[in-house]
Amino acid sequence: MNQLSAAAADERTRTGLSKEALSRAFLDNLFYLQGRSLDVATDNNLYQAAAFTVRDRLLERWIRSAHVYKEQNARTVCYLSAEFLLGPHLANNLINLGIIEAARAAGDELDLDFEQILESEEEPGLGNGGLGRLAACYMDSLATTQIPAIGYGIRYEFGIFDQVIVDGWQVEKGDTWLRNGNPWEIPRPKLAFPVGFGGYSEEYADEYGVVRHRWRPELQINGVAYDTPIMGYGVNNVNLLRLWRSEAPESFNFGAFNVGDYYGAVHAKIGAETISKVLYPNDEPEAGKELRLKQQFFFVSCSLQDMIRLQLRNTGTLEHFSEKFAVQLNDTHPALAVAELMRLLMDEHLMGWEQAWTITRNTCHFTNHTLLPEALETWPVELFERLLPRHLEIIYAINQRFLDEVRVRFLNDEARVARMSLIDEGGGRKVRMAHLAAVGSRAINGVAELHSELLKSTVMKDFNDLWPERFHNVTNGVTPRRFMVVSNPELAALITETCGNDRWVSDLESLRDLEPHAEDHALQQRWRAVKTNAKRELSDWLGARTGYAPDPESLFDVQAKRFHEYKRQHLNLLHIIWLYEQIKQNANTDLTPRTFIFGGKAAPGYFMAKLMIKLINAVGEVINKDPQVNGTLRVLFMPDFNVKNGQRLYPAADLSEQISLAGKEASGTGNMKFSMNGALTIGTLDGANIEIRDEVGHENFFLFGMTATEVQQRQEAGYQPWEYYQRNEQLRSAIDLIASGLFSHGDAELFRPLTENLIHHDPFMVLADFEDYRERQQEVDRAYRDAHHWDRMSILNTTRMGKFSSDRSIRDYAQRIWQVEPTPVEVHD
Ligand code: 475
Repeated sequence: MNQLSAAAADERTRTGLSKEALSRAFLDNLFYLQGRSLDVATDNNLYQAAAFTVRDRLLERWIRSAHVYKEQNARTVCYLSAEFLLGPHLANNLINLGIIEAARAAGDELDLDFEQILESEEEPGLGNGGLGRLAACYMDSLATTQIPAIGYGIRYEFGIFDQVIVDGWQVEKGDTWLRNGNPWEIPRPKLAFPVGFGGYSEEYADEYGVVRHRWRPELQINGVAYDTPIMGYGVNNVNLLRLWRSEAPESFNFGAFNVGDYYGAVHAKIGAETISKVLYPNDEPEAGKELRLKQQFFFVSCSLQDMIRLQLRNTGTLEHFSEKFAVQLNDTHPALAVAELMRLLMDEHLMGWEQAWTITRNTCHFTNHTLLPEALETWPVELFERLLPRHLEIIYAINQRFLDEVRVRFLNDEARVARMSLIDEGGGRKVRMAHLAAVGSRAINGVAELHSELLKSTVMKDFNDLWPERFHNVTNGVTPRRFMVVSNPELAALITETCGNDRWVSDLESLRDLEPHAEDHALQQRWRAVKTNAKRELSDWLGARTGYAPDPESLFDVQAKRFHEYKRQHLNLLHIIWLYEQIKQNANTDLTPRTFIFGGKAAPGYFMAKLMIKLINAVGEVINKDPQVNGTLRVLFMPDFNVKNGQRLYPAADLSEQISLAGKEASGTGNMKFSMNGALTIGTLDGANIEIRDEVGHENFFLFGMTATEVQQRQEAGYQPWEYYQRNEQLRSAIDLIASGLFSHGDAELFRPLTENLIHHDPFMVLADFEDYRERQQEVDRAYRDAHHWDRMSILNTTRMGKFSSDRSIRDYAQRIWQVEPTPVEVHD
């Protein structure tokens, strides 16, 4: 063998994909990176060795991808998001690389517990819920559809808190996800950008006498890049997730040393590091969250400076910046990008306003994720003035030009001008971030058809009147890799076997091939067996953690999502309490045995949501212990619902609860994950439920509740929850049972805020939808008794979910919004 081919052969064993190569690399990584041999290795040592083994293989493809992308000068999507809720990497990367079986075999040969190694991974919880998880699904699909992309965000030291349940209450624990190190990321200490805060803005004349502006910040910190490779499925494309960590610049220390203020310097260092310390939970009042605005500016500024660096390195000019980059703003959290890109182009790179504005407008695109008024971001002008004086000037200048355009289009309509202004002048002046994002973006989209329509007719109506061509809908999707193949390997294997191939994993529409088999009793039986196995596993897991292991033969009815009144976990609970009363009144009540499972976190400061969690646990305590119930009903709370625990839940659900008040849930994505795994949905005509029902067939979906239009009419007519309480005996008795103190050891006060709120205010119309919900639940009860019929519906729910793959969403964005093309990456072996 000559020297070259020997080197190539050696490289193949180093980063090859065979069982032997994996096994050797694993042992090397255990020994050389951690100084451990197999006999003394801890679970974490084994996990780290496995992770490094996989990472090496990603890096090779990453370098190649970067090379191809650069050569072809492909347009790159930059997904700016304050959150990326990734979930564990190891199993997902093994699947995407196509080596999970080889890795398992290597593990078996070394006598290792493969599942235990996967279990040891601590997930990066860098997001709250839907919005952050969507960003992670989109990163997976961007790589899989071979679109060059960079995800930009914040490397929080503490992600979303861990939830423990103590005496039925949620208690928050700090999330120390970095405790054992993070083998997936590569720190880039040299790739750092300065980010300023405070100070003032000044005018000056440049050498040609042109008046320019510059910002003299009072304080500067650094953003350092931490890179995580994101591997596509079944392709060689690897994209980049670049998260920024805040640090004090080195000069801090020297400066302080010189003037002798050592402690001052240490303080400044701590202040700088605070910025990327912790993820803010949503549903918390924004007021006074100065640090949150700092976080937003921090990551936006680093990301844009990085894009500018790349463009200058490649072409030496910023003239074609918008042809090279498509920036997607994931909600308003990165909306400052509009002002910061203008500043960088004009002040730092000396471009004129018109050119800078054209570039900005052709670069940015904006996704809205919620219509709830309390979630629409605004920041006090006073805070802007103090932290970002130059950006405020730029925002004023954008606003002036924008409002002139509005005045010319809509003569004599100052009311409209005031509504559309980037500045809310009413009661303490505020910057409206959604308006900033909309004015600075080429395209604005909602995340499901209903939501996009409501966006146009309500919160963004004036903008739609002005620029209808800028509005789009891109219905959300989720990745079938993580939420089917990784989460539910048994189901994936059954589908692949029945289809005769695994094309469906990256072409979910091809699941339709399975449809003719939905009637097949043999398939139905195997389908049910897979579901029952998943339920058994979940039952064991729950049993070990809650003390109750539910019967896998019972119907698993699951509601897992953030706790919020609009999502109406209390509607579910009122139905459970009503069922309990039926059993108490008549021991012979004929009910399908059911296990109700809840999961989800409440924002630490959201009192009502936390009380809902307490009530679920309190009701569970009474029902699960009651001998009269005799196992017919079980109510369980899965603690610490996160991506990893979600993966245990989706495969085991028979029924998925998607019961938000119509018009409130922008899309929902949990609804898709459940349905893909063969759960039927009981749901309202809200968000993506509408499109899911249209796809799976109306006869395979349990629909209830008012439509968004009916909700609006009812509200306008003056909604009186009290009337429902009085009129509906079932409802009244369920609420009264809570109020009686039965679930609170006789304490009639504990849950009063909840019951009183329902009877007298009920902002999310729980009482108005209760009766219809209860009736539909009775239908569910009957339907589950006919196993063939149920299994058929379950199979059809899975096979008709093609539309809800995030690959489809990304193709929509690529074609309709970003105008980007796939850039395949070849690997020569
Ligand atoms: C919607 N999070 C879902 C999902 O599009 C939708 C808000 C403020 C600060 C931090 N996080 C947030 C959200 O607004 C959010 O998660 N929205 C959700 O986005 C993806 O499917 O209906 O509620």
